[in-house]
Order: sequence, then C-alpha cells, then structure tokens
Amino acid sequence: MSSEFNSLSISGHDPSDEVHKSLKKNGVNFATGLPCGILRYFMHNLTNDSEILHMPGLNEPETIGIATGAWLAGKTPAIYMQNSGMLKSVNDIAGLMMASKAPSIILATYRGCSGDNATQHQITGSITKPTLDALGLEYHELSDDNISGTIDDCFNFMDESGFPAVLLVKRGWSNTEVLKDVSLYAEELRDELNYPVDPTLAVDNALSKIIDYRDGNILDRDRSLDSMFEVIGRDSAVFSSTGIMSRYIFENFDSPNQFYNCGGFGQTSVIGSGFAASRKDVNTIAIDGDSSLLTNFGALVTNGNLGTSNFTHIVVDNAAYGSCSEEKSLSLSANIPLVAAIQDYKNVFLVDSAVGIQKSIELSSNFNGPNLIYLNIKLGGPRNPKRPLDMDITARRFKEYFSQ
Ligand SMILES: Cc1ncc(C[n+]2csc(CCOP(=O)(O)OP(=O)(O)O)c2C)c(N)n1
Repeated sequence: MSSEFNSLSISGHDPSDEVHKSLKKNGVNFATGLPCGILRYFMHNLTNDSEILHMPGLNEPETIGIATGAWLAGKTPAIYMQNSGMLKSVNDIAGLMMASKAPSIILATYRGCSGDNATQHQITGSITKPTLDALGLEYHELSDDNISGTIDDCFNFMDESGFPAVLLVKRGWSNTEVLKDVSLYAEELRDELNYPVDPTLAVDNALSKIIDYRDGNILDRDRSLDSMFEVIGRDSAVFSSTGIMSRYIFENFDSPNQFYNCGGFGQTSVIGSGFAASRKDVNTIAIDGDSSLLTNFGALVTNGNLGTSNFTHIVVDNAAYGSCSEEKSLSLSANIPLVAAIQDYKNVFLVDSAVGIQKSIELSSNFNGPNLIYLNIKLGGPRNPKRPLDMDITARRFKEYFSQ
C-alpha cells in the first residue's frame, strides 16, 4: 500500500504521465497489480500518488479479488499485470469480476505480440486477443496517438457493460519510451535483502499471538455458521467463500451487508482485505474455507502484511473439499494459524465451539486486526442449500448498502 519500495525517481515520462492523468480523470483512486518491467512508469505514478490507495497483490488472480473488494467499497480501481498473468486470471475475471459486474481497468503488457521474440511468451501472446474476444471484453493497444480518448473509451465500455476493459501495452509502446534498466528498490532497503528476518525469532513472536479458546465441543459447518451469525452485526461487511458455505449463509441469513464469492475460488479473504483497506471505518469479516485458502495460501501474506485493523479472517477448517465430495485437503499439515501469526496477523484465535466462535468474533471486532479465527469443524451438514442470487445483484446491493 505504501510507496517506499520505489523512491527512485523515474517520473517525467510524458506519455505515461498522460495515461496517469487520464486514469485519474476517470476516477481511478485505487491500484493493485503485479509488476512487469514494461509497466514501470505506470507503476511509479500509481504508487507515488497519495490520492491513490495502492495495494499490490502476490499473484494476478489475487489482484482481481483485491480490486473487486475495492470496487465494492466504492473505489475505482486500476490493475496492472503482464498478459501471462491476465490469462492465469481468466476464471477470476469471468467468475468474480464479470459475474459481479464490478469492473476495473486492466493495464496488461502485451508480451508475445508480433516482434516480441521471448520464447516463453509466444503462445500466451498469440492467445491474448482471442481470449479477450471470447470473454467479450473491450481492449485497445496503447499508443501515443490518442491516450486520453482510448482510456475514455475503456471507461465508457466499463460503465455500459459492467465488465473490465483492457489496455494492452507493448514494449516500446510510446515513441518517447526510454527503456531504462532501472531498479525500483530503494537504496536504503537494499541492505535488508541480505539480512532476512531470523526465522526462529519470527516463530517465537508468532506463538505469543495465538489464543486458544478450544473446548472440544466441535460443531459441523451449519451449526458453526449459526453461532457466527448470532453475533455478527449488520454493520459489518461479510464476505463468504465458494461452495456450500455461501449457499447456507444465503439461505439462512441473507442480508445486504453480505457478499457471496461464488466464483473467485481462493479470493474470498483478499476481496475482504481490498474492501477493508478501502473502508477503514467498517468492521470486515471474511469467512473462508480451508481448501479455498490453500488454493491461494499467499493470501495470508497479503492480508497479514497489509495491516488492516478492521479485518477479521475466519477459516472454517473441515480438512476437506467439503462442497465437492469431501476429498481430504492438506489443511492440517499447513499449520494455518502459525503461518498467519508469522505473517503479521495481530491475534490468532483457535476455536472449535460456539463459545469460542462468539468470544473471538466479539474480541476481533475492536479494530485490533488483522485477526485470524481458526475454526476446526466436523464434516457433514446440509449439502443442497439454495444458490445465492446472481452475483451482480448481491454486489450492487452490497455496494449501495455501504455507500449510505
Ligand atoms: C477455480 C475453482 N476450482 C474448483 C472449484 C470447485 N470447488 C467449489 S467449492 C470447492 C471446495 C471448497 O472447499 P473449502 O474451501 O474447504 O470449503 P468447504 O466446501 O469444505 O466448506 C471447490 C474445489 C471452483 N469452484 N473453482
């Protein structure tokens, strides 16, 4: 979120500055993404502009989740990434961002386009435009000619369709581009690279954050969700994960302060973090599954290091892909609570019963996070609750609810 990593100045590239101005003219006030060298000028501008909240992701699908959370909080996000990463994110673009009609502009480098001979980009380059065509997304190749008009066209498409638009950026896109071989790492931080945190100290510190409220009265998924929703207030923003969990919550506790992440498997907690960072005044809870978290385990690093005090991450661990056929997951060997504590979650509660669930939710709603509530449950429970309303309906309802 901060810009300290790139205090070396590489500003003053006029066409990139014009891109930045045009993005801001269209309301961009949030940025997330993952670097590609070609994007250095854009990244420099996005990260050094105090009017833009910058929250980098650790993989491109995650940035789609983060941006969706920010959009739900009323922000206008821009995302930067390499086209290879955009292809990796196709499910998250389609099943989360497009399904929710929560658009962001995506600045994607166009590696592997004709003239780019890097072997690893040849196939991804050749399927970039066909993939965007198949998704029905508007895209433009960025050039010096009509920067502001092209970006306006992107936003018009986004307003009309609710879908993201893509600016494809080729190496040398601008006649005035100077491909400086520049490091964006600040000199004063460089030494730290050679002296990483002592791993044993990190564990000692982490252990002191773990609070054990387990009493052995273990519940299944539905009873544990029942006890959560007895204490979660309607002033909290609640994000729930893919599968039966969201269906059960929708069927029994539907409310406009809740967003059901039916499609972006693995992104529930970072959607929550993107929202929480954008709305620091709103207590934010992400209810995640163990398999969902494991598919984007780096989310613990993203969420923990973001340091969002209003964010609580509940992991409901049945050690299985419960919504599928209860196939075993590797959650119990992943040591989720310890990893979260090492990653700067502030408090980590171990719970297994209604008493522990309710006590930890109450303690975590004091803006003392990011906190993790790690809940062990039994397998079982209803398998066929109603499916939530379409995601664009719950997204709009949620956004409006929190804009009042
Ligand atoms: C990208 C993607 N891969 C796989 C699935 C299928 N899927 C739906 S729910 C689910 C498992 C969820 O397991 P977990 O997060 O542990 O929650 P549980 O169902 O156990 O409550 C999977 C694999 C999907 N929806 N999206």
